[in-house]
Amino acid sequence: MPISTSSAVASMNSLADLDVLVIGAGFSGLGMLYQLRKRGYTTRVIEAGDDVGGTWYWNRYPGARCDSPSEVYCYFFDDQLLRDWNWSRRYPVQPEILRYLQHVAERFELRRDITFDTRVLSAHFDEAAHHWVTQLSNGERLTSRYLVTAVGCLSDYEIPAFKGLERFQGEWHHTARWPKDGVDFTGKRVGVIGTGSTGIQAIPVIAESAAHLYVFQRTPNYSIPARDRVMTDAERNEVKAHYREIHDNIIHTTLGQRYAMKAGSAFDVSDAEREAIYEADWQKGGFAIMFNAWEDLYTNAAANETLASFVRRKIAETVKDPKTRELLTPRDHPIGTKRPPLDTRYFETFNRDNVTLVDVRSAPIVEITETSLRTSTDDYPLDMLVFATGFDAMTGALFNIDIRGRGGMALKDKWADGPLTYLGLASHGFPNLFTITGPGSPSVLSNMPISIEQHVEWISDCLEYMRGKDLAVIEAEPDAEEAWTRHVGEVAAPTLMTQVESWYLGSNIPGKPRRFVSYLGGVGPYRDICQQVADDGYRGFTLSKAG
Ligand code: NA7
Repeated sequence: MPISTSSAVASMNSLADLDVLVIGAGFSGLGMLYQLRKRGYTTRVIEAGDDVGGTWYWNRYPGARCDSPSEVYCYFFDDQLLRDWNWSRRYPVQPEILRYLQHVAERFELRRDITFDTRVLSAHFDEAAHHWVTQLSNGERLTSRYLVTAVGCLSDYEIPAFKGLERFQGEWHHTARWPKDGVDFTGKRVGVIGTGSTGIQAIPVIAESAAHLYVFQRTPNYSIPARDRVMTDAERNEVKAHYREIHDNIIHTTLGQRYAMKAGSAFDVSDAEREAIYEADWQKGGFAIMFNAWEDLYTNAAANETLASFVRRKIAETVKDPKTRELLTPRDHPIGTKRPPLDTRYFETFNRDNVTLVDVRSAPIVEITETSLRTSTDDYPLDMLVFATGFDAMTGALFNIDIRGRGGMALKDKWADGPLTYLGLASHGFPNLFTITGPGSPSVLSNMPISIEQHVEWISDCLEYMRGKDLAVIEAEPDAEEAWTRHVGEVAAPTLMTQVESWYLGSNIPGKPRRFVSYLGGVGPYRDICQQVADDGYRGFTLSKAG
Protein backbone atom coordinates (compact mmCIF):
# COMPACT_ATOMS: atom_id res chain seq x y z
CA MET A 1 0.00 0.00 0.00
CA PRO A 2 1.29 3.46 -0.77
CA ILE A 3 1.78 5.64 2.24
CA SER A 4 -0.25 8.76 2.27
CA THR A 5 1.76 11.89 2.78
CA SER A 6 -1.18 14.22 2.44
CA SER A 7 -1.32 14.74 6.16
CA ALA A 8 2.39 14.59 6.59
CA VAL A 9 3.92 17.69 8.00
CA ALA A 10 7.46 18.86 8.02
CA SER A 11 7.13 19.12 11.73
CA MET A 12 10.68 19.97 12.55
CA ASN A 13 10.06 23.65 12.43
CA SER A 14 13.12 24.17 10.35
CA LEU A 15 14.13 26.42 7.52
CA ALA A 16 15.79 23.53 5.73
CA ASP A 17 14.36 22.32 2.41
CA LEU A 18 13.99 18.83 3.77
CA ASP A 19 13.87 16.99 7.02
CA VAL A 20 16.09 14.25 5.68
CA LEU A 21 18.28 13.76 2.64
CA VAL A 22 19.20 10.14 1.95
CA ILE A 23 22.07 9.16 -0.35
CA GLY A 24 21.42 5.97 -2.30
CA ALA A 25 18.33 4.03 -3.43
CA GLY A 26 19.35 0.45 -2.74
CA PHE A 27 17.98 -1.73 0.05
CA SER A 28 18.98 0.89 2.66
CA GLY A 29 17.77 4.02 0.92
CA LEU A 30 14.41 2.54 -0.04
CA GLY A 31 13.82 1.18 3.45
CA MET A 32 14.80 4.51 4.99
CA LEU A 33 12.53 6.46 2.66
CA TYR A 34 9.59 4.19 3.44
CA GLN A 35 9.99 4.59 7.21
CA LEU A 36 10.61 8.33 7.13
CA ARG A 37 7.67 9.04 4.86
CA LYS A 38 5.44 6.91 7.07
CA ARG A 39 6.39 9.15 9.98
CA GLY A 40 5.76 12.32 8.01
CA TYR A 41 9.27 13.54 7.39
CA THR A 42 9.96 15.32 4.15
CA THR A 43 12.58 13.16 2.55
CA ARG A 44 14.46 13.06 -0.69
CA VAL A 45 16.69 10.26 -1.91
CA ILE A 46 19.52 10.99 -4.33
CA GLU A 47 20.62 8.11 -6.53
CA ALA A 48 23.44 7.94 -9.10
CA GLY A 49 21.81 5.17 -11.14
CA ASP A 50 18.75 5.65 -13.34
CA ASP A 51 16.62 3.40 -11.15
CA VAL A 52 16.46 1.80 -7.72
CA GLY A 53 18.49 -1.25 -6.71
CA GLY A 54 21.93 -0.13 -5.47
CA THR A 55 24.23 -3.15 -5.45
CA TRP A 56 21.66 -5.09 -7.46
CA TYR A 57 21.35 -2.29 -9.99
CA TRP A 58 25.09 -2.11 -10.70
CA ASN A 59 26.24 -5.71 -10.35
CA ARG A 60 24.63 -7.27 -13.43
CA TYR A 61 27.54 -9.56 -14.31
CA PRO A 62 26.73 -13.09 -15.47
CA GLY A 63 26.08 -15.44 -12.56
CA ALA A 64 25.43 -12.64 -10.03
CA ARG A 65 23.32 -13.99 -7.21
CA CYS A 66 22.82 -13.55 -3.52
CA ASP A 67 24.62 -15.82 -1.06
CA SER A 68 21.83 -15.54 1.52
CA PRO A 69 18.72 -17.67 1.02
CA SER A 70 15.86 -15.70 -0.47
CA GLU A 71 13.58 -16.18 2.54
CA VAL A 72 15.87 -14.01 4.68
CA TYR A 73 17.17 -11.68 1.99
CA CYS A 74 14.23 -9.29 1.96
CA TYR A 75 12.42 -6.58 3.88
CA PHE A 76 10.38 -7.66 6.87
CA PHE A 77 8.60 -4.34 7.50
CA ASP A 78 5.38 -5.21 5.73
CA ASP A 79 3.44 -8.45 6.20
CA GLN A 80 1.51 -8.12 2.98
CA LEU A 81 4.70 -7.66 1.00
CA LEU A 82 6.07 -10.82 2.61
CA ARG A 83 2.91 -12.69 1.69
CA ASP A 84 2.69 -11.39 -1.86
CA TRP A 85 6.23 -11.71 -3.12
CA ASN A 86 7.25 -15.12 -4.46
CA TRP A 87 10.96 -15.91 -4.68
CA SER A 88 11.61 -18.44 -7.38
CA ARG A 89 14.92 -19.85 -6.20
CA ARG A 90 16.72 -20.75 -3.05
CA TYR A 91 19.42 -18.15 -3.80
CA PRO A 92 17.91 -15.30 -5.81
CA VAL A 93 19.73 -14.13 -8.93
CA GLN A 94 20.47 -10.46 -9.54
CA PRO A 95 17.60 -9.82 -12.00
CA GLU A 96 15.11 -11.24 -9.52
CA ILE A 97 16.40 -9.15 -6.59
CA LEU A 98 16.34 -6.08 -8.81
CA ARG A 99 12.74 -6.87 -9.78
CA TYR A 100 11.92 -7.24 -6.07
CA LEU A 101 13.37 -3.82 -5.26
CA GLN A 102 11.56 -2.29 -8.24
CA HIS A 103 8.37 -3.90 -6.98
CA VAL A 104 8.92 -2.38 -3.53
CA ALA A 105 9.51 1.03 -5.12
CA GLU A 106 6.28 0.73 -7.12
CA ARG A 107 4.17 -0.75 -4.37
CA PHE A 108 4.98 2.03 -1.93
CA GLU A 109 5.28 4.73 -4.60
CA LEU A 110 8.82 5.48 -3.53
CA ARG A 111 10.19 6.76 -6.84
CA ARG A 112 8.43 10.10 -6.56
CA ASP A 113 10.83 11.10 -3.77
CA ILE A 114 13.94 9.82 -5.53
CA THR A 115 16.12 11.91 -7.83
CA PHE A 116 17.86 9.54 -10.25
CA ASP A 117 20.95 9.97 -12.42
CA THR A 118 22.31 12.37 -9.86
CA ARG A 119 25.30 12.21 -7.54
CA VAL A 120 25.84 13.90 -4.24
CA LEU A 121 29.08 15.78 -4.73
CA SER A 122 29.40 17.32 -1.31
CA ALA A 123 27.57 17.62 1.99
CA HIS A 124 28.66 20.26 4.47
CA PHE A 125 27.22 20.84 7.92
CA ASP A 126 26.18 24.44 8.50
CA GLU A 127 26.82 24.93 12.20
CA ALA A 128 24.85 28.14 12.51
CA ALA A 129 21.74 26.79 10.82
CA HIS A 130 22.14 23.24 12.21
CA HIS A 131 21.55 21.68 8.87
CA TRP A 132 23.35 19.93 6.03
CA VAL A 133 23.97 21.69 2.74
CA THR A 134 24.21 19.20 -0.07
CA GLN A 135 25.49 19.91 -3.58
CA LEU A 136 24.17 17.63 -6.30
CA SER A 137 25.68 16.86 -9.70
CA ASN A 138 22.56 18.25 -11.41
CA GLY A 139 23.36 21.70 -10.04
CA GLU A 140 20.79 21.59 -7.25
CA ARG A 141 21.73 22.57 -3.73
CA LEU A 142 19.55 21.22 -0.93
CA THR A 143 19.45 21.78 2.78
CA SER A 144 18.28 19.13 5.19
CA ARG A 145 18.04 18.73 8.94
CA TYR A 146 19.53 15.27 8.73
CA LEU A 147 21.73 13.44 6.29
CA VAL A 148 21.60 9.66 5.98
CA THR A 149 24.13 7.76 3.91
CA ALA A 150 22.74 4.62 2.32
CA VAL A 151 25.64 4.20 -0.05
CA GLY A 152 26.35 0.49 0.45
CA CYS A 153 29.44 -1.18 1.86
CA LEU A 154 30.70 -2.51 -1.46
CA SER A 155 29.93 0.10 -4.07
CA ASP A 156 33.21 1.89 -4.81
CA TYR A 157 34.63 -0.60 -7.30
CA GLU A 158 38.34 -1.07 -7.77
CA ILE A 159 40.39 -1.55 -10.91
CA PRO A 160 44.05 -2.08 -10.05
CA ALA A 161 46.41 0.30 -11.85
CA PHE A 162 47.49 -2.10 -14.59
CA LYS A 163 49.97 -0.52 -16.97
CA GLY A 164 48.56 -0.16 -20.50
CA LEU A 165 44.85 -0.74 -19.84
CA GLU A 166 43.99 2.42 -21.80
CA ARG A 167 45.61 0.87 -24.88
CA PHE A 168 43.50 -2.30 -24.85
CA GLN A 169 41.48 -2.48 -28.07
CA GLY A 170 39.03 -5.13 -26.88
CA GLU A 171 35.92 -4.70 -24.77
CA TRP A 172 36.50 -4.60 -21.02
CA HIS A 173 34.23 -4.28 -18.01
CA HIS A 174 34.34 -4.27 -14.24
CA THR A 175 31.73 -6.65 -12.86
CA ALA A 176 30.23 -3.84 -10.75
CA ARG A 177 29.54 -1.69 -13.84
CA TRP A 178 28.14 -4.33 -16.13
CA PRO A 179 26.27 -3.07 -19.23
CA LYS A 180 22.50 -3.33 -19.01
CA ASP A 181 22.30 -5.03 -22.38
CA GLY A 182 24.69 -7.75 -21.30
CA VAL A 183 27.92 -8.86 -22.94
CA ASP A 184 28.25 -11.47 -25.67
CA PHE A 185 31.27 -13.71 -25.14
CA THR A 186 30.52 -15.99 -28.08
CA GLY A 187 33.64 -16.83 -30.03
CA LYS A 188 35.80 -14.54 -27.88
CA ARG A 189 39.02 -15.07 -25.97
CA VAL A 190 38.10 -13.70 -22.56
CA GLY A 191 40.30 -12.96 -19.57
CA VAL A 192 38.87 -12.72 -16.04
CA ILE A 193 41.03 -11.15 -13.36
CA GLY A 194 39.97 -12.01 -9.81
CA THR A 195 38.70 -15.09 -8.03
CA GLY A 196 36.78 -13.58 -5.10
CA SER A 197 33.03 -14.16 -4.65
CA THR A 198 32.32 -12.26 -7.87
CA GLY A 199 34.83 -13.99 -10.13
CA ILE A 200 33.76 -17.36 -8.74
CA GLN A 201 30.13 -16.63 -9.68
CA ALA A 202 30.95 -15.24 -13.12
CA ILE A 203 33.62 -17.68 -14.34
CA PRO A 204 31.38 -20.77 -14.82
CA VAL A 205 28.81 -18.75 -16.77
CA ILE A 206 31.33 -16.96 -19.00
CA ALA A 207 33.04 -20.30 -19.73
CA GLU A 208 29.82 -21.60 -21.25
CA SER A 209 29.92 -19.20 -24.19
CA ALA A 210 33.51 -17.93 -24.53
CA ALA A 211 35.75 -19.50 -27.17
CA HIS A 212 38.42 -19.58 -24.51
CA LEU A 213 38.48 -18.29 -20.95
CA TYR A 214 41.71 -17.40 -19.14
CA VAL A 215 41.27 -17.04 -15.39
CA PHE A 216 44.03 -14.90 -13.89
CA GLN A 217 44.22 -16.01 -10.29
CA ARG A 218 46.43 -14.49 -7.62
CA THR A 219 44.97 -16.22 -4.56
CA PRO A 220 43.02 -19.48 -4.62
CA ASN A 221 39.81 -19.42 -2.62
CA TYR A 222 37.83 -21.92 -0.60
CA SER A 223 34.46 -22.05 -2.28
CA ILE A 224 31.36 -23.93 -1.19
CA PRO A 225 28.68 -25.14 -3.58
CA ALA A 226 25.51 -23.07 -3.16
CA ARG A 227 23.37 -25.94 -4.47
CA ASP A 228 20.90 -23.40 -5.69
CA ARG A 229 17.61 -24.77 -6.97
CA VAL A 230 14.05 -23.80 -7.64
CA MET A 231 11.94 -23.29 -4.51
CA THR A 232 8.93 -25.54 -4.43
CA ASP A 233 5.46 -24.20 -3.62
CA ALA A 234 5.49 -26.28 -0.47
CA GLU A 235 8.76 -24.67 0.68
CA ARG A 236 7.51 -21.19 -0.13
CA ASN A 237 4.26 -21.75 1.72
CA GLU A 238 6.11 -23.11 4.70
CA VAL A 239 8.32 -20.02 4.82
CA LYS A 240 5.34 -17.69 4.36
CA ALA A 241 3.48 -19.36 7.20
CA HIS A 242 6.39 -18.61 9.53
CA TYR A 243 7.77 -15.29 8.35
CA ARG A 244 7.39 -13.54 11.67
CA GLU A 245 8.92 -16.39 13.58
CA ILE A 246 11.85 -16.53 11.17
CA HIS A 247 12.39 -12.80 11.49
CA ASP A 248 12.07 -12.67 15.26
CA ASN A 249 14.58 -15.46 15.52
CA ILE A 250 17.23 -14.28 13.06
CA ILE A 251 17.43 -10.73 14.42
CA HIS A 252 18.89 -12.24 17.60
CA THR A 253 21.46 -14.46 15.88
CA THR A 254 25.10 -13.72 15.11
CA LEU A 255 24.69 -13.28 11.37
CA GLY A 256 21.03 -12.43 10.86
CA GLN A 257 20.68 -15.79 9.17
CA ARG A 258 19.19 -19.17 9.95
CA TYR A 259 22.54 -20.62 11.02
CA ALA A 260 23.80 -21.32 14.53
CA MET A 261 27.38 -22.07 15.49
CA LYS A 262 27.82 -25.10 17.74
CA ALA A 263 29.07 -24.34 21.24
CA GLY A 264 32.49 -25.78 22.08
CA SER A 265 35.27 -27.01 19.86
CA ALA A 266 35.58 -28.90 16.60
CA PHE A 267 37.68 -31.30 18.66
CA ASP A 268 34.81 -32.14 21.02
CA VAL A 269 33.73 -34.86 18.60
CA SER A 270 35.65 -37.69 16.96
CA ASP A 271 37.23 -37.22 13.54
CA ALA A 272 34.62 -39.50 12.01
CA GLU A 273 31.70 -37.62 13.58
CA ARG A 274 33.12 -34.29 12.48
CA GLU A 275 33.66 -35.53 8.96
CA ALA A 276 30.07 -36.79 8.80
CA ILE A 277 28.75 -33.40 9.94
CA TYR A 278 30.88 -31.54 7.40
CA GLU A 279 29.78 -33.93 4.68
CA ALA A 280 26.08 -33.46 5.51
CA ASP A 281 26.45 -29.66 5.50
CA TRP A 282 28.48 -29.78 2.27
CA GLN A 283 25.66 -31.69 0.63
CA LYS A 284 23.10 -29.14 1.96
CA GLY A 285 25.14 -26.43 0.25
CA GLY A 286 25.40 -22.75 1.11
CA PHE A 287 26.98 -21.36 4.25
CA ALA A 288 25.74 -24.17 6.53
CA ILE A 289 29.17 -25.77 6.62
CA MET A 290 30.79 -22.48 7.63
CA PHE A 291 28.23 -21.12 10.04
CA ASN A 292 26.79 -24.24 11.64
CA ALA A 293 30.31 -25.28 12.57
CA TRP A 294 31.91 -25.11 16.02
CA GLU A 295 32.55 -21.78 17.65
CA ASP A 296 36.32 -22.17 17.67
CA LEU A 297 36.49 -22.38 13.89
CA TYR A 298 37.40 -18.69 13.63
CA THR A 299 39.69 -18.47 16.65
CA ASN A 300 41.61 -21.74 16.70
CA ALA A 301 43.84 -22.44 13.70
CA ALA A 302 43.83 -26.20 14.31
CA ALA A 303 40.02 -26.31 14.49
CA ASN A 304 39.85 -24.23 11.34
CA GLU A 305 42.18 -26.62 9.59
CA THR A 306 39.69 -29.48 10.08
CA LEU A 307 37.26 -27.69 7.77
CA ALA A 308 39.91 -26.17 5.47
CA SER A 309 41.36 -29.61 4.76
CA PHE A 310 37.87 -31.03 4.18
CA VAL A 311 37.24 -28.41 1.48
CA ARG A 312 40.69 -28.99 -0.02
CA ARG A 313 39.83 -32.69 -0.37
CA LYS A 314 36.61 -31.74 -2.17
CA ILE A 315 38.58 -29.56 -4.59
CA ALA A 316 40.98 -32.46 -5.16
CA GLU A 317 38.08 -34.80 -5.93
CA THR A 318 36.67 -32.35 -8.48
CA VAL A 319 39.56 -30.91 -10.49
CA LYS A 320 41.13 -33.43 -12.87
CA ASP A 321 44.37 -31.80 -13.99
CA PRO A 322 46.95 -32.12 -11.17
CA LYS A 323 48.70 -28.79 -11.87
CA THR A 324 45.42 -26.85 -12.06
CA ARG A 325 44.15 -28.67 -8.96
CA GLU A 326 47.19 -27.63 -6.94
CA LEU A 327 46.91 -24.01 -8.11
CA LEU A 328 43.24 -23.93 -7.13
CA THR A 329 43.94 -25.29 -3.65
CA PRO A 330 44.05 -22.58 -0.97
CA ARG A 331 46.78 -23.08 1.58
CA ASP A 332 47.76 -19.54 2.52
CA HIS A 333 44.82 -18.58 4.76
CA PRO A 334 42.35 -20.24 7.12
CA ILE A 335 38.91 -20.90 5.70
CA GLY A 336 36.33 -18.18 6.32
CA THR A 337 38.91 -15.50 7.12
CA LYS A 338 38.27 -13.91 3.73
CA ARG A 339 34.68 -13.55 2.56
CA PRO A 340 33.70 -17.17 1.74
CA PRO A 341 32.30 -17.50 -1.78
CA LEU A 342 29.42 -19.75 -2.77
CA ASP A 343 29.51 -21.23 -6.24
CA THR A 344 27.70 -23.14 -8.90
CA ARG A 345 30.10 -25.58 -10.61
CA TYR A 346 33.15 -23.37 -10.07
CA PHE A 347 35.83 -26.01 -9.63
CA GLU A 348 34.18 -28.21 -12.30
CA THR A 349 34.65 -25.37 -14.80
CA PHE A 350 38.41 -25.93 -14.76
CA ASN A 351 37.87 -29.39 -16.28
CA ARG A 352 36.63 -27.75 -19.48
CA ASP A 353 38.92 -27.67 -22.50
CA ASN A 354 38.18 -23.99 -23.12
CA VAL A 355 39.31 -22.82 -19.65
CA THR A 356 42.90 -22.11 -18.59
CA LEU A 357 43.94 -21.12 -15.09
CA VAL A 358 46.86 -18.70 -15.03
CA ASP A 359 48.76 -18.23 -11.79
CA VAL A 360 49.51 -14.52 -11.47
CA ARG A 361 50.98 -14.99 -8.00
CA SER A 362 54.14 -16.63 -9.32
CA ALA A 363 54.13 -14.63 -12.58
CA PRO A 364 52.32 -11.31 -11.91
CA ILE A 365 50.47 -9.26 -14.49
CA VAL A 366 52.94 -6.70 -15.85
CA GLU A 367 50.93 -4.94 -18.49
CA ILE A 368 47.97 -4.91 -20.82
CA THR A 369 48.73 -4.32 -24.48
CA GLU A 370 46.41 -3.47 -27.39
CA THR A 371 45.57 -7.14 -27.83
CA SER A 372 46.79 -9.09 -24.84
CA LEU A 373 47.55 -9.39 -21.16
CA ARG A 374 51.19 -9.90 -20.31
CA THR A 375 52.46 -11.59 -17.20
CA SER A 376 56.13 -11.68 -16.25
CA THR A 377 56.48 -14.92 -18.22
CA ASP A 378 53.78 -15.07 -20.93
CA ASP A 379 51.57 -13.13 -23.30
CA TYR A 380 47.87 -13.99 -23.48
CA PRO A 381 46.05 -12.67 -26.59
CA LEU A 382 42.55 -11.54 -25.54
CA ASP A 383 39.43 -10.06 -27.12
CA MET A 384 37.79 -9.15 -23.83
CA LEU A 385 38.78 -8.47 -20.24
CA VAL A 386 36.63 -8.76 -17.13
CA PHE A 387 37.75 -7.18 -13.88
CA ALA A 388 36.34 -9.00 -10.89
CA THR A 389 38.79 -7.11 -8.74
CA GLY A 390 36.57 -5.99 -5.89
CA PHE A 391 35.83 -2.81 -4.01
CA ASP A 392 37.19 -0.16 -1.70
CA ALA A 393 34.90 -1.53 0.98
CA MET A 394 33.14 0.30 3.81
CA THR A 395 34.67 3.76 3.35
CA GLY A 396 35.29 4.13 -0.40
CA ALA A 397 31.81 5.31 -1.31
CA LEU A 398 31.64 7.68 1.68
CA PHE A 399 34.99 9.25 0.84
CA ASN A 400 33.90 9.84 -2.75
CA ILE A 401 31.56 12.47 -1.35
CA ASP A 402 33.10 15.59 0.15
CA ILE A 403 31.46 15.22 3.57
CA ARG A 404 32.43 17.95 6.00
CA GLY A 405 31.31 18.39 9.57
CA ARG A 406 32.04 20.96 12.23
CA GLY A 407 34.81 23.42 11.44
CA GLY A 408 34.87 22.20 7.84
CA MET A 409 36.48 18.93 8.91
CA ALA A 410 36.43 16.34 6.12
CA LEU A 411 35.23 12.84 7.04
CA LYS A 412 38.12 11.51 4.98
CA ASP A 413 40.59 13.40 7.17
CA LYS A 414 38.91 12.47 10.41
CA TRP A 415 39.06 8.79 9.39
CA ALA A 416 42.54 8.99 7.84
CA ASP A 417 43.85 6.32 10.25
CA GLY A 418 40.66 4.26 10.05
CA PRO A 419 36.98 4.96 10.71
CA LEU A 420 36.00 6.33 14.12
CA THR A 421 32.33 5.76 14.79
CA TYR A 422 29.87 5.31 17.59
CA LEU A 423 27.93 2.10 16.84
CA GLY A 424 28.85 2.43 13.17
CA LEU A 425 26.00 4.92 12.98
CA ALA A 426 27.53 8.30 13.75
CA SER A 427 30.83 10.11 14.10
CA HIS A 428 31.80 12.97 16.42
CA GLY A 429 32.06 16.28 14.59
CA PHE A 430 29.39 15.24 12.09
CA PRO A 431 26.09 16.10 13.80
CA ASN A 432 22.81 14.81 12.39
CA LEU A 433 24.63 12.43 10.06
CA PHE A 434 23.76 8.73 10.16
CA THR A 435 25.61 6.03 8.24
CA ILE A 436 23.48 2.97 7.47
CA THR A 437 25.63 -0.18 7.86
CA GLY A 438 28.59 2.08 8.48
CA PRO A 439 32.02 0.94 9.65
CA GLY A 440 31.81 -0.32 13.23
CA SER A 441 28.47 -2.07 12.71
CA PRO A 442 28.01 -5.76 11.74
CA SER A 443 27.43 -4.72 8.09
CA VAL A 444 29.23 -7.08 5.70
CA LEU A 445 29.51 -9.75 8.39
CA SER A 446 25.76 -10.13 8.46
CA ASN A 447 22.75 -10.68 6.29
CA MET A 448 22.59 -7.14 4.94
CA PRO A 449 18.81 -6.54 4.78
CA ILE A 450 18.49 -7.50 8.45
CA SER A 451 21.25 -5.10 9.50
CA ILE A 452 19.83 -2.43 7.21
CA GLU A 453 16.34 -2.68 8.70
CA GLN A 454 17.75 -2.49 12.22
CA HIS A 455 19.60 0.73 11.37
CA VAL A 456 16.64 2.16 9.51
CA GLU A 457 14.36 1.53 12.51
CA TRP A 458 16.92 2.86 14.99
CA ILE A 459 17.43 6.07 13.00
CA SER A 460 13.66 6.52 12.55
CA ASP A 461 13.09 6.06 16.30
CA CYS A 462 15.90 8.48 17.04
CA LEU A 463 14.34 11.16 14.83
CA GLU A 464 11.00 10.61 16.55
CA TYR A 465 12.69 11.07 19.92
CA MET A 466 14.33 14.26 18.73
CA ARG A 467 11.05 15.59 17.35
CA GLY A 468 9.16 14.65 20.51
CA LYS A 469 11.57 16.60 22.67
CA ASP A 470 11.96 19.46 20.22
CA LEU A 471 15.66 18.73 19.81
CA ALA A 472 17.59 19.86 16.76
CA VAL A 473 21.07 18.40 16.95
CA ILE A 474 22.42 14.96 17.82
CA GLU A 475 26.13 14.22 17.83
CA ALA A 476 28.23 11.27 18.95
CA GLU A 477 30.42 12.06 21.96
CA PRO A 478 34.17 11.56 21.45
CA ASP A 479 34.49 9.21 24.44
CA ALA A 480 31.63 7.02 23.27
CA GLU A 481 33.07 6.87 19.79
CA GLU A 482 36.54 6.02 21.03
CA ALA A 483 35.24 3.31 23.34
CA TRP A 484 33.09 1.78 20.59
CA THR A 485 35.90 1.79 18.03
CA ARG A 486 38.19 0.16 20.61
CA HIS A 487 35.50 -2.43 21.36
CA VAL A 488 35.13 -3.27 17.65
CA GLY A 489 38.88 -3.88 17.47
CA GLU A 490 38.96 -5.90 20.69
CA VAL A 491 36.20 -8.22 19.52
CA ALA A 492 37.99 -8.83 16.21
CA ALA A 493 41.52 -9.20 17.65
CA PRO A 494 41.32 -12.81 18.89
CA THR A 495 39.88 -14.07 15.61
CA LEU A 496 41.83 -15.52 12.72
CA MET A 497 40.21 -12.92 10.49
CA THR A 498 42.62 -10.22 11.59
CA GLN A 499 45.62 -12.41 10.73
CA VAL A 500 45.19 -12.51 6.95
CA GLU A 501 45.10 -9.94 4.20
CA SER A 502 41.57 -9.28 2.97
CA TRP A 503 39.21 -6.50 1.99
CA TYR A 504 37.66 -6.85 5.47
CA LEU A 505 40.85 -5.16 6.66
CA GLY A 506 41.26 -2.87 3.67
CA SER A 507 44.40 -4.72 2.53
CA ASN A 508 43.24 -4.74 -1.11
CA ILE A 509 43.50 -0.97 -1.43
CA PRO A 510 47.00 0.53 -1.66
CA GLY A 511 47.64 2.92 1.22
CA LYS A 512 44.43 2.13 3.10
CA PRO A 513 44.87 1.81 6.88
CA ARG A 514 44.67 -1.86 7.86
CA ARG A 515 41.73 -1.99 10.26
CA PHE A 516 39.04 -4.54 10.88
CA VAL A 517 36.04 -2.24 10.79
CA SER A 518 33.03 -4.54 10.83
CA TYR A 519 31.58 -5.46 14.22
CA LEU A 520 32.06 -9.14 14.95
CA GLY A 521 30.02 -9.15 18.15
CA GLY A 522 26.97 -10.41 16.26
CA VAL A 523 23.75 -8.97 14.92
CA GLY A 524 21.70 -9.90 18.01
CA PRO A 525 24.06 -8.50 20.68
CA TYR A 526 24.67 -5.42 18.53
CA ARG A 527 20.96 -4.83 18.24
CA ASP A 528 20.60 -5.03 22.02
CA ILE A 529 23.40 -2.52 22.54
CA CYS A 530 21.80 -0.06 20.10
CA GLN A 531 18.45 -0.49 21.82
CA GLN A 532 19.98 0.10 25.26
CA VAL A 533 21.65 3.26 23.99
CA ALA A 534 18.25 4.50 22.78
CA ASP A 535 16.48 3.42 25.99
CA ASP A 536 19.04 5.40 27.99
CA GLY A 537 18.05 8.59 26.14
CA TYR A 538 20.69 8.10 23.45
CA ARG A 539 23.57 7.52 25.81
CA GLY A 540 26.88 8.54 24.24
CA PHE A 541 25.25 11.22 22.11
CA THR A 542 24.93 14.92 22.88
CA LEU A 543 21.43 16.17 22.09
CA SER A 544 20.62 19.84 21.93
CA LYS A 545 17.97 22.31 20.91
CA ALA A 546 18.38 24.77 18.08
CA GLY A 547 20.44 27.81 19.01
P1 NA7 B 1 37.15 -9.49 -3.82
O1 NA7 B 1 36.68 -10.52 -2.89
O2 NA7 B 1 37.91 -8.33 -3.26
O3 NA7 B 1 38.04 -10.23 -4.93
C1 NA7 B 1 38.88 -9.51 -5.80
C2 NA7 B 1 39.72 -10.48 -6.57
O4 NA7 B 1 40.54 -9.75 -7.47
C3 NA7 B 1 40.64 -11.30 -5.70
O5 NA7 B 1 40.74 -12.60 -6.22
C4 NA7 B 1 41.96 -10.57 -5.85
O6 NA7 B 1 43.09 -11.36 -5.60
C5 NA7 B 1 41.89 -10.16 -7.29
N1 NA7 B 1 42.80 -9.07 -7.60
C6 NA7 B 1 42.75 -7.81 -7.15
N2 NA7 B 1 43.79 -7.11 -7.62
C7 NA7 B 1 44.51 -7.95 -8.39
C8 NA7 B 1 45.70 -7.81 -9.14
N3 NA7 B 1 46.36 -6.66 -9.18
N4 NA7 B 1 46.15 -8.89 -9.81
C9 NA7 B 1 45.49 -10.05 -9.76
N5 NA7 B 1 44.36 -10.24 -9.05
C10 NA7 B 1 43.87 -9.19 -8.38
O7 NA7 B 1 35.96 -8.87 -4.67
P2 NA7 B 1 34.63 -9.57 -5.16
O8 NA7 B 1 33.96 -8.62 -6.07
O9 NA7 B 1 34.90 -10.92 -5.65
O10 NA7 B 1 33.79 -9.73 -3.86
C11 NA7 B 1 33.45 -8.59 -3.09
C12 NA7 B 1 32.23 -8.83 -2.29
O11 NA7 B 1 31.10 -8.48 -3.06
C13 NA7 B 1 31.91 -10.21 -1.96
O12 NA7 B 1 32.66 -10.72 -0.94
C14 NA7 B 1 30.45 -10.15 -1.64
O13 NA7 B 1 30.25 -9.66 -0.34
C15 NA7 B 1 29.95 -9.20 -2.60
P3 NA7 B 1 43.70 -11.47 -4.09
O14 NA7 B 1 42.75 -12.34 -3.34
O15 NA7 B 1 43.75 -10.08 -3.56
O16 NA7 B 1 45.04 -12.05 -4.29
